[in-house]
Amino acid sequence: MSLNVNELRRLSDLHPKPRAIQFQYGTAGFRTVASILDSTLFRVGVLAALRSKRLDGKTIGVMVTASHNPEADNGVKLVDPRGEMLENAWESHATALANAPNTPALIEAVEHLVKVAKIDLNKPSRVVYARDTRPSGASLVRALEDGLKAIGAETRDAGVTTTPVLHYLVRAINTKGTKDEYGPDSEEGYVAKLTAAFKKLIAGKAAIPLLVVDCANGVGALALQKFIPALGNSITLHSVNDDISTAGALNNACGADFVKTQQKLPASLESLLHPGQRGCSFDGDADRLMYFYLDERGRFRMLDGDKIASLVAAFIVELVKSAGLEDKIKVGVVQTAYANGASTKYLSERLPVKCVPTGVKHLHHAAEHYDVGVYFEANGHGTVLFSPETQQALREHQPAIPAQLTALTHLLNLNDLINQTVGDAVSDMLLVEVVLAHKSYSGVEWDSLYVDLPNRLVKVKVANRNVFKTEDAERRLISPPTLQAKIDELVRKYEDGRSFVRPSGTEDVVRVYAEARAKSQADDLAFRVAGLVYDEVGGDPGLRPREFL
Ligand code: 16G
Ligand code: MG
Repeated sequence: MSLNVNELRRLSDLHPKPRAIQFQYGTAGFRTVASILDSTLFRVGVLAALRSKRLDGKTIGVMVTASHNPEADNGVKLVDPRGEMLENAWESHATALANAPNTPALIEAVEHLVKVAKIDLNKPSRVVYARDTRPSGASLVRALEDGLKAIGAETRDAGVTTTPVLHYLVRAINTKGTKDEYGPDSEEGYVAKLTAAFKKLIAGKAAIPLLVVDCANGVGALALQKFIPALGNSITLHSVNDDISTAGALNNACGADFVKTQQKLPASLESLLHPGQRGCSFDGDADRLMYFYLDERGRFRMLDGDKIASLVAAFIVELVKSAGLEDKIKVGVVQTAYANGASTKYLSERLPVKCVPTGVKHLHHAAEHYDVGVYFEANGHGTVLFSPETQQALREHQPAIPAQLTALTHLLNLNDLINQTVGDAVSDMLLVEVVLAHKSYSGVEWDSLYVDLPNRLVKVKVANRNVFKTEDAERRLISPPTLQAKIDELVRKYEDGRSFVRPSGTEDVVRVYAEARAKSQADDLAFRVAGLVYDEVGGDPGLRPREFL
């Protein structure tokens, strides 16, 4: 079988690439204003179909979402057969196809890809896709479908759902009927799997206090509507910001990204949360989770991805020990440079901790090296991975005493409760609730595991962020050449000071992170480092003041 060039040409002509725009498959796939993405979606369809052929007809996933970005943006990313992010090498193929200036150039790029990637066009091709609630999603999915059709893929439309459900589906479809079967390959099956595990894990525990859930006016609201009846009276979830029909509401002054970056409660929750009560926020595609509570004086306290990692990792370590498996199963944690220094200190005193560059794919791969790998970004994206050997060890372990059996059963149920393909706000929320129920913790006790160092994140707009190059998991700059030495000199002046600079993978900016003993110092350090960055790239001195804070 060869490429159906006529069909590819005919369909590609329906989705011309806008001129003078360069697309890049970055950490979050392609992401930009929705109105210029039509050709990119078509080409991603072509690419996904070819990737499936390359992998012998295994099902590839495509998710249409722009996560926490404004509603007018959209994006698309590919999911590999085990539910993980697209393999690195194919990111550049994606970029190449997206940037072919016209149909003839696209056909040439596709033929080139078939050759270099050794794609056997006789193989079957299977792709499952989904989108979030963005108004632009439906038409972008049509462009994607044209791309899939151009290569003749068998397709499955998973409809409007969360990013983690799509990742789950990919793994469930590809493992169906094998010894690694991940679960039923439907959204209902996913809800049933997680709910059953949750109920077993909290059986016999004290009733869980009501939890307020901010759905960012996004697709997480739909997911929650399916979970609430399935969870029955095991937990009461009060869903807010679940308006998916009002234009402009998505991610607007709510959601996990708002909570993390503003470090405050969304105004829409102010009258709902009372002192002592905890709540949580999903982001726009429900793969991130932030917790928070109001202290006795009604002050907002945030429990971010680092706090979730600390809570969960410590709990799993305890269970492994209680099950009598501590010699067989080693638990480790993966973080990024954005992890609060206090969390790294807390975790390092208890278990191995590794720091990797930003982006889920880096964390996920590093976590696979542990028997149980807990990874969370401070922004709330994360999960826990049980290695295949660990899962087998759990299934085969013969407990010596009843207490060991109890802990072992909990570990097996956690293995089912956790979506191990990618960060999943709903699954992570249920996981946190399990740990809180087992430890009889309220937000206060959880929060007191360690005290966050005050920190500040700022961004600096630069002409070309590619001149910024980093090493040591993004903690140090190697280019521009003299900047790191200047940052080091500054940082030394601050108590518990730490600061790093990295180019964003999703926006045309450079990000500056700083932390220090006092909030005013963290702000000051961030401002000064941003100033160094600004001077280095030769910005207009008139714009230099606190503008980028
Ligand atoms: C993307 C990443 C997220 C990362 C963020 C950093 C995935 C699925 N998402 O949203 O993990 O924290 O980018 O953005 O990998 P930045 O490079 O602009 O700082
Ligand atoms: Mg997201």
